[in-house]
Amino acid sequence: WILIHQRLDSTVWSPFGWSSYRNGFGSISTAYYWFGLEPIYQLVSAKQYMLKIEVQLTNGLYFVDQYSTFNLKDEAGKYALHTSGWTGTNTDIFDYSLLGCRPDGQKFSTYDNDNDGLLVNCASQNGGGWWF
Ligand SMILES: [Ca+2]
Repeated sequence: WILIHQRLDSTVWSPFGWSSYRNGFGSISTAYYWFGLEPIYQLVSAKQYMLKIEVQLTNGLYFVDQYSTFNLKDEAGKYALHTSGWTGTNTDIFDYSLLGCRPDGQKFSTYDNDNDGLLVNCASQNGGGWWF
């Protein structure tokens, strides 16, 4: 496995814009870490990868979600996300997100690069970049 994202607390990454999310920030020894959209894209476009998401809640509950297919479009395609082949311990974590939108198929958005399908800027409203 290659660690592409880590979040150990509820820090909001509102200062991080498109170039930060594209290039990556933090490190695996810190509470927040983002490998970078472009490095992830380079990986998944060269070889087939699976995506595994592990979530541990403060009450000790632990969930795993795994996708047999994981792809991103290139930067011109705003790193749109594609996952399929879910298996996991609870329900598909990508079935519901903020506003009930499914991240699969969405373009990536940051406060300074709004690619979500809504009139509002979801990244600004929610603090941080994501496939809104
Ligand atoms: Ca928008």
